[in-house]
Amino acid sequence: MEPDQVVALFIKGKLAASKKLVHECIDDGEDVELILKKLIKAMELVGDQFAAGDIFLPEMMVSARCMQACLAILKPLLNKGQGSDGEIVVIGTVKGDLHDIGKNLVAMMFEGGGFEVIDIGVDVPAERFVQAALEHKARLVCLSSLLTSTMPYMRQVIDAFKASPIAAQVKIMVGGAPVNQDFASKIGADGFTLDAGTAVKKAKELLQMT
Ligand code: B1M
Repeated sequence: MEPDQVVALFIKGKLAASKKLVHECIDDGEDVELILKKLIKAMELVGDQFAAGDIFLPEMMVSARCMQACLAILKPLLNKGQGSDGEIVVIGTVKGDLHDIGKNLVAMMFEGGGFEVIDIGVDVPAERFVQAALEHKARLVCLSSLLTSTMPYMRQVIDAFKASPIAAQVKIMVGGAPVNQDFASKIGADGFTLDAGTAVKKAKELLQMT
């Protein structure tokens, strides 16, 4: 499977064919993490085509649907067999932002890593993050943002935690395509990870579980 081949299926919304391709790769013994990497690369290429004006919103939407169906196939195979640590993580995409594929992938990795995941969805206001962390007694909160216009809202979420009674108990991690370590440090996040694969490791370091 090559990312270009996936892109061709995704932008035409070929759901069944996309799923079939992933199943075939699994049956052929291809490494699951490699399949995942290629799917993520394909979505990046979809984004590039959108930015270049070669495809439009409907193609991005059907691509997202195909990607989600492919991830559902990989989910039971990722991070299989790691022990449960019983830690709770609250995760959501910040207010104004509807992108959730990356967030869902991070959530999937946390589940695989033994965390209990409280996924509070997309377009989440700061107070909802605080409320969920309080309600579930979470020690970790993860914020996702895919838009440069919604990145600054992450600071508002962090500030809301700082002003809350649980400020000292909660660690906040941020991520998403436009986010980097420099930005994360500037807004006062406790941690940043580039991708879903390293999120669990970083979380365990922050929570001193390693
Ligand atoms: Co949107 N979109 N989109 N989009 N979209 C981008 C982000 C964009 C870069 C495309 C482009 O122009 N090249 C661009 C943003 C440009 C910018 O901000 N400067 C863009 C735009 C402009 C828009 C709209 C404004 C378009 C419009 O309406 N005109 C609109 C905004 C809607 C809104 O949110 N308010 C919009 C809408 C959409 C769809 C709804 C069609 C769809 C999303 C569907 C969905 O998510 N359910 C969509 C898609 C699919 C994309 C692209 C093509 C793919 C995103 C994706 O799923 N990638 C994207 C292009 C791109 O990113 N290059 C694009 C795969 C995913 C696995 O990667 O999400 O990066 P990612 O997650 C990674 C890491 O970032 C990290 O781990 C993940 C896995 O390794 N990570 C975390 C993510 N969250 C984390 C949290 C953590 C840690 C790590 O916590 C600790």
